[in-house]
Amino acid sequence: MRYVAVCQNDFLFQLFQGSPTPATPPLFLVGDARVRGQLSRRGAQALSGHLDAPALYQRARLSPGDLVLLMPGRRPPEKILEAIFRVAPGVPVLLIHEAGDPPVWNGRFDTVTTLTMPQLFREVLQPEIHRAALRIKVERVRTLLEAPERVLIMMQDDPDPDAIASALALRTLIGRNKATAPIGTFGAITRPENVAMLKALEIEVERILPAAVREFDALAMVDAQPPFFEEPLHDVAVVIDHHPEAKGFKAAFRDIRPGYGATSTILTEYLRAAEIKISQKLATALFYGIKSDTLHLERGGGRADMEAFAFLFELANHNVLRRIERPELPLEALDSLVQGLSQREITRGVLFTHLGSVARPDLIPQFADLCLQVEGIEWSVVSGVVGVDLHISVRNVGYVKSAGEVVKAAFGDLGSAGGHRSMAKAVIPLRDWKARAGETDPVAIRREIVTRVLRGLEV
Ligand SMILES: [Mn+2]
Repeated sequence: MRYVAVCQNDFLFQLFQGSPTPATPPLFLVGDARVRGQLSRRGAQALSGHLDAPALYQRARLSPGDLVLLMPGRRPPEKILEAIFRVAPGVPVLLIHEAGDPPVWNGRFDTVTTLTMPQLFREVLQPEIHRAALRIKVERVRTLLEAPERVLIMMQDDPDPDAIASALALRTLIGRNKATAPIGTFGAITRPENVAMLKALEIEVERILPAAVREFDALAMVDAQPPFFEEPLHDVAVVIDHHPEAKGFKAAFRDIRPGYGATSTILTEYLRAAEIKISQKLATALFYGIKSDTLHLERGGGRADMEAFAFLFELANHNVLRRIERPELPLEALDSLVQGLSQREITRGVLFTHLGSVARPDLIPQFADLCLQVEGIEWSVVSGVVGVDLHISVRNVGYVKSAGEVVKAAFGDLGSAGGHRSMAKAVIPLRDWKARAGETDPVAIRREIVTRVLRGLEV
């Protein structure tokens, strides 16, 4: 395909200079003989003539197989288009229109695509402006965290993959390691997938006592803001987060974007703007951070999250991800499952299974997920004994009552109980169960759970 540029000046010539050269050099058709002379001297193929007369296009042997780039300047494009189509009916034309509103032809020129100048600038300039603004932010973060000897990167109390990945990314951005910039939390990492993430990616998270914060020379915070913590945190240097902006805190630098699905997306933009090489480990962490915070981009994610997601997809290690998302099943767990399933109870769309004694607490929610896939089931309630506690995991299909509320109503009087719309859990010491709910043999436990959950569903 040949490119034929129809224009008044050398703007399109400049445009072609900067871009990867098309297979055949474009032919320029210009109205002014002087412009043609300039273009020829610069090595371009060019013809000149009246832009609204067919003769020029005949001389150029314009055919419907060419692609015309038309930039008519201030002249109305109709006359030029008529001349072009007289010689090459149906040739595709890309019209670059200088005025704000594209012309309206009511279907007269079917093969013309119009791009207005403001559109063109927006598409080209906006990402560049965004990137320039990001670079300034990156510089600011680096300046603030460069000089201090030891920097603490804080996350919320039970950090999730988004927080962990963001902390790791911030540490990479400021070029530090775990000795000079440890990643810390006041709480502990409890969810099995999050524990698996730390293990698989060899990330160390330190448990920090509130009093120890003062031992650091600078404090940065990701995926959280100072008021989220019970302990007062002063002199925060950097806060990067995507939760709604909290009031009443000071920070030397803050970048809070509630429109973003994950803090990992913000940090990915920073790393890209700073042109820092993202290792496979960091890419895997950030990818998982976005994926889990946006539920596979289904919740709260936007265009920026999708872009970061697509970018990281190429760099991440998907085998490691699978290992994090689906922890290996110990062989004995199958026996617990068979045992539990053989004594399942299904009532009003709820599948109840009691596994008896299980080795690892994460097996219970895993089986609860599995049971939810059974045809016709809207709720799954899986229980098991881990050490001295009874664990109960509840899952639902999402469009029914909130699982968190049902679990609270059913077991709130016995132990810790709560959760979200579609997943919830309760952990009850067997001692308390015995004192207030009944016997602790498997049959009695299952019977009592059925009664309590069905009652909870009615509340
Ligand atoms: Mn987050």
